[in-house]
Amino acid sequence: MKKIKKICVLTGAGVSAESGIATFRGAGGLWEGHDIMEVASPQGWHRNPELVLEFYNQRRRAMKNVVPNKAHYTIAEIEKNFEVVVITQNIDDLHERGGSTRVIHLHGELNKVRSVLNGHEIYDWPGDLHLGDLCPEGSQLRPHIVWFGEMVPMLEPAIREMNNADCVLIVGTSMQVYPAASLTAYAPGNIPICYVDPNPQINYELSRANRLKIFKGPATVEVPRAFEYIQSLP
Ligand code: BJW
Repeated sequence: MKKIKKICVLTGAGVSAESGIATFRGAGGLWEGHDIMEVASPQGWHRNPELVLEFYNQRRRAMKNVVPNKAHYTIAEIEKNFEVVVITQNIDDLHERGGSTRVIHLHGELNKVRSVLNGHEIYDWPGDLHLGDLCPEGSQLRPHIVWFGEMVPMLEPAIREMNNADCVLIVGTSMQVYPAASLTAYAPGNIPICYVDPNPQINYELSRANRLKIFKGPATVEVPRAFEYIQSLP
């Protein structure tokens, strides 16, 4: 067996749940009471941009009042022993604030905005965003978020990292949203995959994994245990 040097950590909303950020699906989730397509799709944006801006303004404000939890800190600490790349579906900045130095945001970042006409024009934006806030070229700015039906520009870099992984640690994701949920298929077939979640859902790609180990429980408890397990591997 190849010695583990590089770990790809794939995270979802569950890693931030114990910091007080709601997950998306299930009872009490963020999508409860919201029609997903109204607030997280290009169609919703065209229909009612004010509603979409207010939805993300509220979440941007809420993000300022939360702090990283033990799972974020443990993931950052893993860098002391291994090469680590965090591939997160989350739009919060808790991995960075927890100390992780290499973070790929697959679904965008809450504290950034971009031009509606040119997706490559991305700006830091810590405060509220309103209609009439324009980029230097004069186009409306929108949240830098990947909505349903939109391409995932950071997918290629994430796939390249997976190609070179010696181990994958998945934390707090329902593994339902593609293409993020397919990323494990790009990792070498024989490597260990650890999955931390109180309600793990084995999708098609995970069902094909040869060395899947489940850590059933909350991230703050199970990420440190998964890390110990990874360190114990030959
Ligand atoms: C804990 C815990 C604790 C709780 N500790 N854990 C039909 C089949 C297949 C695919 C499709 C389809 N129809 C459409 C698609 C494609 C679509 C898709 O996948 N839809 C599925 C819903 C079916 N995907 C897309 O549209 C993507 N783009 C795309 O495919 O482009 C291709 C394309 C091709 C050609 C032309 C055009 C395009 C884009 C997806 C964008 C997703 N965006 C969102 C919202 C934006 C961000 C935001 O507003 O915040 O990203 S959706 C939402 O889901 C968010 C998340 O990042 C993402 C994943 O959710 P996550 O993180 O897994 O959260 P939950 O709530 O689902 O799960 C939380 C987990 O935590 C649970 O397991 C809990 O148990 C656990 N948990 N407490 C640890 N304490």
